[in-house]
Amino acid sequence: MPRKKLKPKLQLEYLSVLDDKGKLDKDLEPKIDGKTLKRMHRVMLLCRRFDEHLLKWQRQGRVGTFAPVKGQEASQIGSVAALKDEDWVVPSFRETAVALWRGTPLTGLILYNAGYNEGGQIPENQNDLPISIPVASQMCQAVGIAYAMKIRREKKVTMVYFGDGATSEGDFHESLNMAQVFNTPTVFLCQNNHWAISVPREQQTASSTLAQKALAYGMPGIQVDGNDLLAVYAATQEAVERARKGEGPTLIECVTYRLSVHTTADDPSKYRSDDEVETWMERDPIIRMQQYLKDKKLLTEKQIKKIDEEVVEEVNKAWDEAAEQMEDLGDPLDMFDHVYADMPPYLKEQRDALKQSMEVRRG
Ligand SMILES: Cc1ncc(C[n+]2csc(CCOP(=O)(O)OP(=O)(O)O)c2C)c(N)n1
Ligand SMILES: [Mg+2]
Repeated sequence: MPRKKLKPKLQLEYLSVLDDKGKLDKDLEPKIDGKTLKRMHRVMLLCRRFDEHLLKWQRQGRVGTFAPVKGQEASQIGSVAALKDEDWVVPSFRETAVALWRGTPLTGLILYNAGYNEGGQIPENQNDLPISIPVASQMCQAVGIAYAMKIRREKKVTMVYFGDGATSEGDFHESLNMAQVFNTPTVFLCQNNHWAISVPREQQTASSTLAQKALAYGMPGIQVDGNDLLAVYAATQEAVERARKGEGPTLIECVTYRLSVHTTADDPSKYRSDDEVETWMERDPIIRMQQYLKDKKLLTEKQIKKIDEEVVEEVNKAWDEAAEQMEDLGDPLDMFDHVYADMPPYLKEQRDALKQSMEVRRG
């Protein structure tokens, strides 16, 4: 009887193209035209400024709880930019940059965060699912969509977003398993931002990487510097191409960091140090991208400043538009809709009571 080392069929890779200061490794530079690079930078900056404004509006009581993106812009834009318009995007709850890239209007995002259902409407012909709050549940739906595309022989790739915390859910494992066995065109995009609310990455799993979990399912996996837009793009581009050619799914682990709160209902000072946050601030994906664009002579410091002013203006304008729309939207009775086909009697009672008290208040 032999006792021998088994060689895994698949190997794990790590990819980084820009260093922490934004200096390029020329041999690894993906081909992206100047116009697209500038758009990527603009949407990253727009998302950062939108995030900051949303946080301020939330503190003023003008919008509800939301999950900021700050620090994860490269993981989101680097990946979504590798898709075609007709491909499918299945987000979790932190993918604002992805939504902006795909064409979701700022006004819609504001309305949604202010509690108006109407804001959550996905624009016509945009193959995106609404945000998903139950951790990892969207992964099963994504594999289902990808499988459907395969059966229909439509060459559309499905990209699904999830966090490090999601990798501990059964849905993650079931999804990877089924995707590989059925050879579906799925790209699994994990943003390892080091925290699942207050649970650190080390307590999430004893594996040394999240990417290696792919290998157990016979799937290619790659770990990339998630604060390096070029590395994320290069890895995703390969995965998307493979999926489109019918060669199956890939797991991409973007190593990144959540620089802000988990959601506006969270106080991270209770569980992590300022030093840790500062260390990651130095690897800010936007600053690294700006250095690259300046080195490439695509943008100057002055132009960057101007873009920054323009995106802030865009955010403020969107607020004014959304505020105007809010005046005509929002019947509180809506909260009783869309949950049950047949409303249970206790809810009907509550609905009637609310309706009556609203009528009394209106006089
Ligand atoms: C099934 C389920 N369990 C628990 C929660 C509460 N919850 C919301 S976000 C979150 C952590 C998710 O962490 P991760 O997957 O790393 O994503 P991140 O928030 O860091 O982007 C938890 C536990 C939930 N929404 N769904
Ligand atoms: Mg996380």
